Amino acid sequence: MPGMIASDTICAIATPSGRGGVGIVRLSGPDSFAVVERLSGPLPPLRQAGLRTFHDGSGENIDSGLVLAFQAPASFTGEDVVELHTHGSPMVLDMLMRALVQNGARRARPGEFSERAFLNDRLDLAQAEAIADLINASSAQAARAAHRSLAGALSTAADELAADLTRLRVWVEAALDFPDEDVDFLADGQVLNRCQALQARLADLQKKAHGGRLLNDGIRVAIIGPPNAGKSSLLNALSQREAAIVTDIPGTTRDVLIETVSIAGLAITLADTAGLRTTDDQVEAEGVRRAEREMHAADLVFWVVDASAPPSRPPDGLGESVPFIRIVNKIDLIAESPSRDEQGVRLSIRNGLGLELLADCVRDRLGLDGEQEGEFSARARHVEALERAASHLDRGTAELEASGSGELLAEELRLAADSLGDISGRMSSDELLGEIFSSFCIGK
Ligand SMILES: Nc1nc2c(ncn2[C@@H]2O[C@H](COP(=O)(O)OP(=O)(O)OP(=O)(O)O)[C@@H](O)[C@H]2O)c(=O)[nH]1
Ligand SMILES: [Mg+2]
Repeated sequence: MPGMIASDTICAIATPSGRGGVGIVRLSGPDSFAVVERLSGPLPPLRQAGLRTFHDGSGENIDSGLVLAFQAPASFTGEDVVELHTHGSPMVLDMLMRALVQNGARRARPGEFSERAFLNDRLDLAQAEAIADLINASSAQAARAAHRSLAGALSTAADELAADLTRLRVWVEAALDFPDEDVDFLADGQVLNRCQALQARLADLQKKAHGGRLLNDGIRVAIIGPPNAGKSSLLNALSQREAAIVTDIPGTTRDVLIETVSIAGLAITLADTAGLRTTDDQVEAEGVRRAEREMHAADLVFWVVDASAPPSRPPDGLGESVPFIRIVNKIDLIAESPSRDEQGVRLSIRNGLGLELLADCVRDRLGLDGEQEGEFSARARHVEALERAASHLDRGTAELEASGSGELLAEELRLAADSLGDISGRMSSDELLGEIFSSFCIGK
């Protein structure tokens, strides 16, 4: 959507609130240059910092600092932008803001700089979101992933896939429009092959986006299991502090205890919960209800059981919608060494044996294998758009297989491409069509 020129000029403090060595005020809009010149005289050459003194309306000095100007469209927002670097005093920044407003600028709404960058086609939606995610990143991995999204990794992947869905749709529609052709190219298997290839690419992108969302939002893990299995011991071991009370009395933990830990470089919020059992104790029963709630709200469940106890039945609902790792604890009591098994790991928390196996297991279960770790950051919105696209593509493919219906397939392909287009917000499928048509001569 280029060319949506904003008529007013906005200003905002760009550095965090509080005192600091340097504070930056940023302006964007058609009057940016003029407003700043009223405060501090002629601008330095574009993209070169110049030292200036800033004056308020009555000619009083506010502070001296650097002025840095960027001319449209080569700026963050695509408009004329000026940065004023002063000392990082809240008072100075406040006086500067007031002087800017008196001279014709308006205080920006939250996100308005990024919004203008989007409207001027300097950023797409996923990139604008990545800026916020980068600023809020809680781990180095999350920051790197957000940076890749900001560089366009997610948008590009989604837009490319949308373009290929649209190409296939054009092909299918052409087949429908010219039914007299010698070959029935819906029936010859080519279209089905292309659908399946697109399904595989979409599934791959979904997996990456899922991992990206977990990195971005942080991963919530619930520790669940029978009383006395060692759940609180696990929380303490992973957080490396005595956060939870550990005793050999079953039913020790009642409240949900939350600790943030790092496992395999991932920021994880761990919730220790009450041991699951039926009980007459009102307090413990409430603890059990809360434990079950945590289990359903988690991204991953650690199901802790005691190796020396008779095998216990999985809690109701385990693994239905949330992946889990079974942790068979206390292997020291049965003289076993740590290992991985199909459902998870076998270890001894008290003796600190096998905890490193758990880290690998976590990555596997979350689909974060080393190579594609944090390819890009993603949000729930992106994951949902991909899910919508996948269900349209699946439905279209199923229609083609069942009834050979090209019409229904074409419609589902259009809906799938539209869903993907929502990620970058850059192109509607009609625009995409235009772009694709302009690249080849149809009607020959
Ligand atoms: N032998 C052995 N004992 C362990 C191990 N891990 C924990 N324990 C002991 O098992 C008992 C129960 O541990 P907790 O961590 O309190 O168990 P919990 O699952 O939180 O129990 P509740 O809060 O009552 O549900 C304590 O006496 C621990 O010292 C282990 O690896 N080996
Ligand atoms: Mg406990």
